[in-house]
Amino acid sequence: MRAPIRWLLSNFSQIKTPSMKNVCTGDQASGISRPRLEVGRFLTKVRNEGDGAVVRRCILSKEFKSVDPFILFDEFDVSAPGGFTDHPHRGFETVTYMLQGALTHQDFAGHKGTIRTGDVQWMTAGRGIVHSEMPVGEGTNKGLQLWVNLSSKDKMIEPRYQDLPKENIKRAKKDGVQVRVIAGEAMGIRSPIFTRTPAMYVDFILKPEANCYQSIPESWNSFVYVVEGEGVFGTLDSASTTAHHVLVLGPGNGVNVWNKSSDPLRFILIGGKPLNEPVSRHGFFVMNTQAEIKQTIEDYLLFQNGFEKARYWRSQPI
Ligand code: FJE
Ligand code: FE
Repeated sequence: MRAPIRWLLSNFSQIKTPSMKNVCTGDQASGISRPRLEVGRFLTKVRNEGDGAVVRRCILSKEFKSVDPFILFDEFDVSAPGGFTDHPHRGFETVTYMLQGALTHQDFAGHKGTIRTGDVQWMTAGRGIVHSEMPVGEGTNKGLQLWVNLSSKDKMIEPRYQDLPKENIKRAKKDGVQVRVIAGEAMGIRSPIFTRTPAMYVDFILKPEANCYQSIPESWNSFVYVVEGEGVFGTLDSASTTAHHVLVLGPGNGVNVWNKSSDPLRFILIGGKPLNEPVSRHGFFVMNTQAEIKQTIEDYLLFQNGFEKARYWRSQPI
């Protein structure tokens, strides 16, 4: 039996504003007027996923329910012969950002490609994708994968890919702060990515002693993931945060960040407009109701409503 089918069947039952010298957005020079503060902190834990892959699960853990509209955020580390073998998705988007190494994806519609360090693949699964995501060659392959939920009206749209190779990711550098804008806008530059669910995704690197602030629309939910180093988020006297921690941010119109350490700080800031819809998730499928999940499992098993091409397709060995 195809592995995900076995899984599907076995599991289905159920402040103050500090003064700042560096500024990294086009906001008023005084900084963020209502700075977001941390409302939750979580050190991600290593767990096994896929076929010999290791992930640090960031949201959708027991400690943090998902941060609407985000369903999951993983830092993954895969080496051959492990990987994420053939599996389906429906109802959301996956955003894969490579930090090191390379990952080859193949889907049941013949879409195939390799993303390498610094590249992004923004995949809208919509009504259905079946694909594999496998490491290339020897060595370490690390990256981040975010799942962005789609609203009920968009869950069954045609699948779509937006490839954003490293050279097309806009960057800006100023006063010891470097940003790569994967989605949304920072330091006056805008990403070309179309976010069907409005969202921002920004990779920041702050040199020692640097600080910055970034505006985030007031009505959005947001979180930070520290990739490397140590940072202070919120106000100058907030507790510092080290690598592999997620910080969920509370209400406000932006975030202030300081690197008080003697090493570079790298973090990802993710924000999105909440959908405020019921979420029913079963493994690789994210729908609004249990009945839709049941229908999705049926569609996948019976190769219908978007899963037609799954009948004869198998990924090729890398
Ligand atoms: C999944 C098992 C999985 N995090 N990060 C169960 F393997 C997966 C899955 C991934 C995944 C893939 C990449 Cl490339 C990066 C990931 C989980 O494919 F989603 C479930 N539910
Ligand atoms: Fe996948």
